[in-house]
Amino acid sequence: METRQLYDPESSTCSYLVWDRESREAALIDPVQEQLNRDINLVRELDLQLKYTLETHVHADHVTGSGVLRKTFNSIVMVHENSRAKCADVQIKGGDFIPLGTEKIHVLYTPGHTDSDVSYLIPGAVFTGDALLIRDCGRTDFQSGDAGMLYDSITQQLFTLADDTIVYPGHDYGGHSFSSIIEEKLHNPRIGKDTNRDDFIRIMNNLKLPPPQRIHEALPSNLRCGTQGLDLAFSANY
Ligand SMILES: N[C@@H](CCC(=O)N[C@@H](CS)C(=O)NCC(=O)O)C(=O)O
Ligand SMILES: [Fe+2]
Repeated sequence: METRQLYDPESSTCSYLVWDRESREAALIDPVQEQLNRDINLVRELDLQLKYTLETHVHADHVTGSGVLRKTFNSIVMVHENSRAKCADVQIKGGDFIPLGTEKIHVLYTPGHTDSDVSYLIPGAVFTGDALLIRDCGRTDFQSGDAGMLYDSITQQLFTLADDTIVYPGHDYGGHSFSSIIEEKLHNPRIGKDTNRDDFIRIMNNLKLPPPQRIHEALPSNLRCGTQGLDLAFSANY
């Protein structure tokens, strides 16, 4: 499977275009509304058939492009069932798999940042959303987040993948792009070899981060696949 990492500097979000080389069937993980022009052009330039948009969770910091992409490409919107996002075409859960040509994307339920977080596993790589970031991890102080649950998701699901599995994060705030399971096991300061579950919970419960600036806009909009308040004629521009 081919993978292209894409970046939105405003929200520090990483989106990923994943496709099967032979069939040209593609999935776009965590599309950002402000990057729709870029993403739609790229799908067309690479001669791909966008079959799915896959959310790793309901985002609190940016608005998804999934609704406009569905209008443009007839793609299927997938979000975890806990999201209660009525706009989604398929409510996924851990253990599901998503066919892409002759390949499969496996769904791992990795809650803790929110209760709707999934990671997407393909051969040799995992898209971890905001569960596991590079030398970092998602905060756990809203959207039913739970530090103990995040510790369990990372240690029992992600850290049991092969050491050389590439980790593609949902955000990067530190100038990284990707790493590997072994790198995060060895060097992640929050959940690497030097911290146990209690340390992790203590660290996460004392971050005292300000809320994401766009949270009040992003949450309701993402439950509508990013089309709330959008003139849907907007998508005719593409
Ligand atoms: N300054 C950013 C913060 C965004 C934020 O809180 N991001 C979440 C992911 S949705 C997070 O877990 N951040 C981890 C961190 O900042 O350590 C904003 O206002 O949007
Ligand atoms: Fe997030």
